Amino acid sequence: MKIRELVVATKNKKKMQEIRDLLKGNGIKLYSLADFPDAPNVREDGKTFKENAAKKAVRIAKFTRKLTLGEDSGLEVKALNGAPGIYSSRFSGWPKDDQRNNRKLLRKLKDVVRSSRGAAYKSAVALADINGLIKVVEGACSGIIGDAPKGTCGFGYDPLFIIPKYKKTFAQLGEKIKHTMSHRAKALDKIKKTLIDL
Ligand code: ITT
Repeated sequence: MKIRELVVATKNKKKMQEIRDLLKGNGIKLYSLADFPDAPNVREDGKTFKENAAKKAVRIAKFTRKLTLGEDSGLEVKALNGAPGIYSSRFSGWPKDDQRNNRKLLRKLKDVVRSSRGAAYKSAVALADINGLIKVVEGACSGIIGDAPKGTCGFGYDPLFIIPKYKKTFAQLGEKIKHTMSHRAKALDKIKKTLIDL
């Protein structure tokens, strides 16, 4: 069997680990941007997750000349009209800091009652090669923003993101459960067939 190679255009180590876990067992050899230290910085200036995911995939595929997957994700909070959205990783400014982002989110939702704290994680995944974009898909996962961080697993907003079915945050539930329902798992599931057939 020919081993497929896929570059994942991310610098986020925890996101990379999730993608590794989710694509395991498909005979794909994965590289991350850590394997390409000279890769260009991709400016995430798209207006949607899909646009940014496509930009990451196309730009890095051109540079590496290999099949490349770009992922752009974030948290949309209803009471904040969809913020932080595409700005999720830099919600509280530079350098990117998950804990500071979580504190800012809690401050913004200070006067919002539990029943109005609905939110969704979104993940757009794009596939590209040297000739350009092949496909972009999206996955979503609904939850509620808690009023204090709970749990130590995952990354980003996971300590605040409560899954109603379990009444626990993703950070409390751990990767095994997260991978059965996350936005990223759903998006990767949608693109897996294309990835394997290519
Ligand atoms: P790359 O662009 O290098 O991939 P990044 O962390 O900047 O890394 P994004 O621009 O896609 O990636 O921003 C994603 C942010 O959205 C992430 O930093 C978290 O704040 C949030 N996020 C996305 N998926 C998440 C998840 O599964 N759990 C917790 N937070 C998540």
